Amino acid sequence: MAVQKTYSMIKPDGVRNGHVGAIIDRFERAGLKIERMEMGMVTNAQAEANYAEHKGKPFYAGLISYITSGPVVKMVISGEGAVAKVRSLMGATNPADATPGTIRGDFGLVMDENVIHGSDSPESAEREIGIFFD
Ligand SMILES: Nc1nc2c(ncn2[C@@H]2O[C@H](COP(=O)(O)OP(=O)(O)OP(=O)(O)O)[C@@H](O)[C@H]2O)c(=O)[nH]1
Ligand SMILES: [Mg+2]
Repeated sequence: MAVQKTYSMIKPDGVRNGHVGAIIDRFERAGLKIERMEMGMVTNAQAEANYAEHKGKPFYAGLISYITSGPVVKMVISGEGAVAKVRSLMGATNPADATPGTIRGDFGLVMDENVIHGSDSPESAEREIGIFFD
């Protein structure tokens, strides 16, 4: 394993429901480093670029309007095997299936509002960091 960078984003429901501190605490306790962090809105163009793989799917329009609906926390996170580590701390995509102890298992309830995003590969991470940071 090598030191990697990944992109993670606390989604609008995570911010609205007051889970920002708890989520960052979990990343830091796991030994990951927050390299960059910014709170703000996601533009439509950023949302469409980030979720291009889902264009045309029935949930796509809802996904874009949800992710642009309120402030998010955008982060670049680094560490040994950071991509997989963040995904494992996040838990399953559907919070209904996510194990207790994971972020989605503890702070989420439904697929449409699942608290957090994390890149699914080093290649996605590089692409997504480019979308959300200069
Ligand atoms: N309603 C609905 N939403 C879905 C479905 N599949 C994916 N999504 C939403 O689309 C987002 C992106 O899907 P994926 O990239 O496959 O899942 P993921 O990598 O765990 O989630 P992200 O970190 O947000 O990219 C998910 O976080 C869900 O909110 C689905 O079948 N139904
Ligand atoms: Mg994904």
